[in-house]
Amino acid sequence: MPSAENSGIPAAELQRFTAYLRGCKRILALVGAGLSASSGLPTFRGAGGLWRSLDATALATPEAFERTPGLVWQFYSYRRHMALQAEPNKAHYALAELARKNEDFITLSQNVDGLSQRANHPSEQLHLLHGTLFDIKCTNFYCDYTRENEFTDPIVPALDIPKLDSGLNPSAVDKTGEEAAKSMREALSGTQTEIDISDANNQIPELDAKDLPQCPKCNDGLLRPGVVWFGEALPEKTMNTVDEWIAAGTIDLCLVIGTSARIWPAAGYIHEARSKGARIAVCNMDPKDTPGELHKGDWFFTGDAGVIVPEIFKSIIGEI
Ligand code: BV8
Ligand code: ZN
Repeated sequence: MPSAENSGIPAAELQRFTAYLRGCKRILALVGAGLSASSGLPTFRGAGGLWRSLDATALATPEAFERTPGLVWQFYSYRRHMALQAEPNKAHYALAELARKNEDFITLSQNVDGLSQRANHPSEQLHLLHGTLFDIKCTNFYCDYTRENEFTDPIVPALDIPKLDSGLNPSAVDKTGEEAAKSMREALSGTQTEIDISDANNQIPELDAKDLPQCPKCNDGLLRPGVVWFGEALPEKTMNTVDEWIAAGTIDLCLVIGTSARIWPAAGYIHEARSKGARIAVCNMDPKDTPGELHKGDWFFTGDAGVIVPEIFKSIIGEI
């Protein structure tokens, strides 16, 4: 079957999508970790979801921070460090360009890596559902201290992860980020073999709370990453803005890019878009990762977002 250039997209599918996209006004995109995979950042699932053999989702909770703030801060400091070493890929730039071409296009990002922002995605059309690694805030209930766009790496000397090659290798073949994660783990643990799962902590140094980021305002609270942890509510202002946009009319197209669509309530926006008339276009490396069953007239583009997304938008945004 003829395919469009090297994207591997069947030409007929691309033609059908392009014709539809041309007539679309209101478009919603839900993006996830797979969008940043070809920038070398590991996804949450599978090997990418492990950090020094610890399950990323087990570390992304208020309870984990309460119990072991030093460990959780090292996890986030490592991810901040990796995200700062990474570069936005063509999919980040293509989404930003589509937003500039169509003010009725909004992107809901589950990602906290800051890459869409660094691709100059118009900020009023980019909604960060899970916050960002580069905001930090006080954990003292009575203190409202927040610091945005904090790019100092590391934030405090105690979090200076071993000076090592970031292990980022936006590889030409591995587009799920799992190879990158494996080489990062090996670089971090200094072993060239697989992580020794039995040694769960893998010599992660114990840090004293007094050496962790402290609040300069109340001097009575640890600072924490400005991300939404499991069990925490998504930012109310963001959800209200998105809800108002959804309520404002029918939706022509819902793009689901690089996400397993398993995290709620983020995944719920796909179903809301569907209920407002949207057709769904999925871009995922894994053909099994569909957000519920697809209807006739939807699309599933299998492959790396960094290749697929610029290709399917080309008729509107030109060459990225
Ligand atoms: C809440 C920040 C309530 C931290 C993250 C129903 C309704 C509401 C809640 C729930 C519910 N059911 C369950 C819950 C609880 C929970 C939840 O969803 N649990 C899951 C495990 C079922 N939800 C919550 O806790 C949420 N809070 O509901 O609070 C509440 C209400 C009021 C008051 C108090 C409380 C909060 C969830 C937010 C958690 N925080 N991130 C951090 O990052 O450390 S989520 C985290 O997971 C990241 O944001 C990440 O984006 C996300 C993982 O999802 P993906 O992005 O999809 O990444 P993943 O690795 O899974 O998949 C990658 C995909 O890309 C794959 O499909 C892969 O095939 C594909 N891919 C790989 N490479 C490529 C590619 N695709 C294209 N190209 C490639 N190259
Ligand atoms: Zn404070």
